[in-house]
Amino acid sequence: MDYIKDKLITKGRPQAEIVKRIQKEYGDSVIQETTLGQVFSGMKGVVSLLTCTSKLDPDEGIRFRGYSIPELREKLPKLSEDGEPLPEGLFYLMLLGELPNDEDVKFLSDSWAKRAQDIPQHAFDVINALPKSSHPMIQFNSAILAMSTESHFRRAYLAGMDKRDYWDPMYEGVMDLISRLPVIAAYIYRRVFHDEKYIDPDPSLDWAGNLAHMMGFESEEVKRLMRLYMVIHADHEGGNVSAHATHLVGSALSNPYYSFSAGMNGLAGPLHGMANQNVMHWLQRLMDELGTDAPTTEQVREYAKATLDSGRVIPGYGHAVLRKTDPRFAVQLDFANKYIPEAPLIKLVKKIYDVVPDILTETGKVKNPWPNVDAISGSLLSSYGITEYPVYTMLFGVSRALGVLTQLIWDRLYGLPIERPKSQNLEWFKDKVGFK
Ligand code: CMX
Repeated sequence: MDYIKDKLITKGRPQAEIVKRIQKEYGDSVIQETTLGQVFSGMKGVVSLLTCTSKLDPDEGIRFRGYSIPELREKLPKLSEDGEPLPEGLFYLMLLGELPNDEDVKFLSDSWAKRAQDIPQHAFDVINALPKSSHPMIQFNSAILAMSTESHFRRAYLAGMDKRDYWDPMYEGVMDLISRLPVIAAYIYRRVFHDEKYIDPDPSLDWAGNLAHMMGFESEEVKRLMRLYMVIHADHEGGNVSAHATHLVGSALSNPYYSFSAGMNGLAGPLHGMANQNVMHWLQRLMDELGTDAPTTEQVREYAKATLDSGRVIPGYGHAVLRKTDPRFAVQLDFANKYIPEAPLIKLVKKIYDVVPDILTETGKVKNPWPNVDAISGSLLSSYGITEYPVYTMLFGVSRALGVLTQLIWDRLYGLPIERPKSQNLEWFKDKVGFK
């Protein structure tokens, strides 16, 4: 019996009623004015989405259902005292809005391990049909789309489902999809980088620990890192590209596989999730050009300036919302300082942190000169032996599923309609502001 599902509908129904009522009774209330600048800068700050899983404060960073990352590290269940929180616990928190206990987390670990057993063979065939040289995100997303043949939602919709029940097959599909992503990701990793020497899942392991295991990493240290990585990348409010794309496509009642695939296409962009891979290329080029992994401050400054002068961005720095150092960067730095302070890549990350914010500030246009999550995540993975940069965004994607797919269930619980903002041509904007 899935008691989580029972809890979800018990909490969800009253919320859905509020959504319906607030819209009916307060639908004409003005909540915000929008400037042309906001529209032309990518709708920054335009409140237009209803999201319950997490909230991003420009100065403080992300909170998941009210809990900051340091609080989650303290309060979510772990496997051992010095371990990192289990992503299963974060999923539970985002889904139900309450902290889980050890049994809740165990229930999810077991349930996901069970659901992961039924991946259709054609998902692997689709991966195998692609060249190994194709980016892991291409292989990952192709497999996600291929698995949509299994969609509970699609079947139930065709059978003629009551719209109040949409959340139910959405929940089932989301649970299947989340459970299967680590198997798919590890398969792609072993296919491309380890001569197709695949490793079977171990159903006794937790979701993130199993991912490390299937990738070929058996040490508790890597499993601990993987748990941290999966927790901190899970969600970042509703308006970021991967979350918004998943939500938008889901609003057409596309099944969770189609919806999540849309989000993953967005995550693969260099200004979003692919930045973690690009940071590594940027660091690698720096080390290659200078012939050292310990450059001087002046050398880093020159290298960063040359990047800007050639019209490129410094990957891993800046953010559309954040205006301080990303707490997801800070927690990884904290982790690295605790366990691997002498790792050359970590020392390099710290040197760059000392130098780059000032250089970005000097440009006079970068709104946030501070590092984001991607400035360190690849260096951390690499220092622990996961040295293949192209898989970093895929690992980000496995984690991101937790947040965006939880929100997708809530979208259907809330009964949200198809999304359809208004667009206008340039003439309209010129007229509107009296452009001369
Ligand atoms: N290096 C150089 N220039 C930067 C910059 C950076 N790291 N960050 C911002 N800028 C520039 C912008 O390109 C923009 O330049 P133009 O006016 O010439 O177009 C100007 O500064 C203003 O941009 P902004 O308002 O500060 O930032 P945006 O909200 O437009 O963009 C982001 C945010 C993250 C795309 C941008 O900071 C960036 O490109 N960073 C590098 C890529 C990166 O790390 N992305 C990962 C983000 C986290 C994630 O999603 O994973």
